[in-house]
Amino acid sequence: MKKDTSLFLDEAKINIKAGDGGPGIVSFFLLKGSHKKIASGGSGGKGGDIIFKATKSISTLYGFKKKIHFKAENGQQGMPNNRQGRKGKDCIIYVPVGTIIKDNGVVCADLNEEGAQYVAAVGGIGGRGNASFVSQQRRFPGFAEKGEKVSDRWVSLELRLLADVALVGFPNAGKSAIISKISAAKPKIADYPFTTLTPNLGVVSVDNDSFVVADIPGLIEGAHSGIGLGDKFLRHIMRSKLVVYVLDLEVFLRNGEIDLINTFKILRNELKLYDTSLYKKSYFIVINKIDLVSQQDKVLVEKLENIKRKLRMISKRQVLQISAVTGKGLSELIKLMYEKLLKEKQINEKLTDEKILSEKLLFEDDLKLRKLNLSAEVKPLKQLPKKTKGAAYKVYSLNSLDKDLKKKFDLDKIEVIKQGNEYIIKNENLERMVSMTDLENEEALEYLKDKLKKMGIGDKLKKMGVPIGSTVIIKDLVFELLD
Ligand SMILES: Nc1nc2c(ncn2[C@@H]2O[C@H](COP(=O)(O)OP(=O)(O)OP(=O)(O)O)[C@@H](O)[C@H]2O)c(=O)[nH]1
Ligand SMILES: [Mg+2]
Repeated sequence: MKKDTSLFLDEAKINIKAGDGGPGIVSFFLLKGSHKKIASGGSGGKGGDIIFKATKSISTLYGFKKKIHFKAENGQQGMPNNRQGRKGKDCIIYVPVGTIIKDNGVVCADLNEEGAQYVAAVGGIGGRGNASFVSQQRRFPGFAEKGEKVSDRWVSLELRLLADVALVGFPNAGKSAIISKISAAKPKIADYPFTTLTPNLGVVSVDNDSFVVADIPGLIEGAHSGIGLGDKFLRHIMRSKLVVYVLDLEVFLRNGEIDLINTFKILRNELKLYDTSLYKKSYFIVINKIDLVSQQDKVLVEKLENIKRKLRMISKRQVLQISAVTGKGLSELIKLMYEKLLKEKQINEKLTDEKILSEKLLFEDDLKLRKLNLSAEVKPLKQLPKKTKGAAYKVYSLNSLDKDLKKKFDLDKIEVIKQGNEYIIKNENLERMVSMTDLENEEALEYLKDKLKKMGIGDKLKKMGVPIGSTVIIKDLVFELLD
C-alpha cells in the first residue's frame, strides 16, 4: 500500500492534573456580649479544570516536546465567617485545530473546529467547612472535610498535519532538498524529474514556534490537464497560507533567462487554472542552486541580479536566492516564511474576532454549568447551532446535567475485592467520601460512620456476600462489618 503522507501525524504525550479541592475549615463566630458561638468555617474552593482548546494560531504539537506537565491550580481553603475559598484557576491547553485527544488509546475528543474545547480533567470538589455540618444534634461541629484530591494522568495528542507553507516548482528544482534541510523530513532527493511522487510534510521550528511545510511533486506546463503527474497533489496545499515558488537556476544556466522567468509564469498559470484561491494566496519566490554561480563570475552574477529584478517587477514580491546544498540563504528563507505566516494569521484573526468573542461567552456559561458536577466522565453535550457564517461550535461538557447522576451515589457500582480475610471496597463516591474525611478527628469519623450507615452500606455488603465480622477497607478507613 502506498504511504499517504497527507496523513502525516504529529504526536505528543502529556501529563495533566486538575487542581485538588481546597479544605474546609473549622471556625466559630463568637456573638458579641454573649457566650454563644456559631460554627462558621467556610468550605474550600473547587480545584481548577484541565481544558483543551483548539486554535488556528498553532499548527503543530511541537510545543509539547518542551512542556509535558500541565497542572491546574488547587482550590483555596475555606475562610472564617462562612466564606468559601477561592476556586483554583483552570489550566487551558491550546492545541492546533484538528487535534485528537486519546486516553489509553481511546479517542475522547476530536477538536476539529476553531474554539472547540474539551474538559479532560475536572478539579476536585472543595471540602465542607464546619458550618455545613450543623444540625439539631450537632450544634458545634469540631470538624471539616478535606478537599478532594485528584490524580494526574497521561493523555496522547495526535494531529494530522496540514501544510502552512507549500513549495511549488518544476521537477528537479530542489523542493525536496529544501524541505530536508529546513525540517526533519527525509524525502527522496535525486537528479531526475518526478522524484517525489506523493507530498512530504516537514515541521520547521522557529524560536518557540513551528510551522508545517509541504513539498509536493513537481508541476509542468499542462499539469492541469494531466500532463506529468498532473495537478492532483495541489489539493494537499489548498489549506496552506503561503506558497513559495521554487525556481531552478540550472534552467537559466542551460536555457537562459527567458526560460527561467517562464517557469515562474507557467507555475502561476497552473495554479490559476487549478483554483483561483490557490493562485491568490500570499507568495514569494525562491531561486535555488545559487552555488552553481561563482561570485567571481561578475557577468553571471550581474545576469542573475537582472533576473531577480525582472521577477520582482512581474510579481511585486520578494525574490530570495538560496542553495539547499550549501545552506546559503536558508535561514532568511525560514524567517521570511515565518513572517508571512504571522501576517496571514493576523489577517485571519481579525476576520474571526466576532466569532472568538461569542465563543468566550459560551465558554464561561459552560463553566457555570459544570459547578454541580459529581463525576469526571465526559461526553459531548450538544452541538450548538451555527451562529455566524462559517462559525460552528462544538462544546464538550460534563454529563453533570444528567438527572441520573444527581442520584447521590450509585451503589450498584460497588466492587468488592477479597484479599485474605479483608474486603477492599471500590466505589468512586465512597472512596471520595473517605478521602475527604479527616480520619484523625473523632467527630469527623463519627459523622462518616453515621453517613455510611444511613446509606445502608453494611446491608449492601452483606447482600454481596461479605461475612459479618470481616474487616472492610475503603481507602484509609478500616472497619469491622457488624451484625
Ligand atoms: N547544486 C545544487 N543542486 C541542488 C540544490 N538543491 C537540489 N539540488 C539537486 O537537484 C536535484 C533535484 O533535487 P530534488 O530536491 O529531488 O528536486 P525536487 O524539486 O524535489 O524534484 P521532484 O521531486 O522531481 O519534483 C538533486 O540532484 C539535488 O541534489 C542546490 O541548492 N544546489
Ligand atoms: Mg522532490
